[in-house]
Amino acid sequence: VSIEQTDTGLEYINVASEFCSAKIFLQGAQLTEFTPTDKKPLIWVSSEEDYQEGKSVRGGIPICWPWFGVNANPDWPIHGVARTSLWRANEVSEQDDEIRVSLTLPMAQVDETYWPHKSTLKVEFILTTKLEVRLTTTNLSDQTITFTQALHTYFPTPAITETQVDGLQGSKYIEFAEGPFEQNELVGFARETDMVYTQAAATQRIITPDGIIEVGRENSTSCVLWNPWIDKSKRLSNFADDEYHTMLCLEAANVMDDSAVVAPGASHTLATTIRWV
Ligand code: TA6
Repeated sequence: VSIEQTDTGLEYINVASEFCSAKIFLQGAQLTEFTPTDKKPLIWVSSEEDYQEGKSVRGGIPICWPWFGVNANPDWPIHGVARTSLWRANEVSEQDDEIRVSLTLPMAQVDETYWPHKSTLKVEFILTTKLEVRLTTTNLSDQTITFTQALHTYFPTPAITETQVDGLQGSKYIEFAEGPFEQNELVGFARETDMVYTQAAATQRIITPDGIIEVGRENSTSCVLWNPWIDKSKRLSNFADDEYHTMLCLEAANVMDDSAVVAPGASHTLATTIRWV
């Protein structure tokens, strides 16, 4: 494990072990690579990503916090401020077949306009041949704090039209501010998809021509499924027009009415676990 730097000056933790290779940027505590040894990458990053300071990497696992999506104040950044803030690496350990990388977001880095609470935010990556990301919010103030959040994970597929998501059947979703709609079948992709599922099962399986990726979600009452498709791809930064064929996002989240709530002195951990089946 080492600290490296891109030619644009962004620092990242580089993991090259017998189990896996991984990259975690100090900006946004954003993991941008996770490849179990002798397996295909489990995480997607755009071919047009240029690693600029102050800009979330298009891919990996952007951490959306302390809000998901557009804020009530439309001038505030989409998906919150954690993913563009500079986190601090506070622990990197290797034990048996696990590598643990833990980062903390110093709240002094967060403009009090956006987040006027005393709280700490920590993310821990547990890497073996599966990846577990635990985003833990601890409330040090004397108030109950609520927020929305998502681990906005980008997954690879060789062909989005030959990809399906299993494990959302039986739940309901909102899409483009309409719904809720029942989800009765496996989910396929043939148009822009931006579904927010509530009360979804804790595990989904992404069935791709390259294999099945299992995604576990913990303390997550919402699950977001996204593919920008043709038109939105043209409007996205750091995203090639035809790249929608090669990716999808399946996000462990607490969004819409399912905000996360932390009582004074307590903590809330949103987690996602990702592995090839
Ligand atoms: O999670 C889906 C979504 O909310 C989409 O609506 C789209 O905006 C996507 O996130 C990416 O957002 P970003 O700000 O990273 O371009």
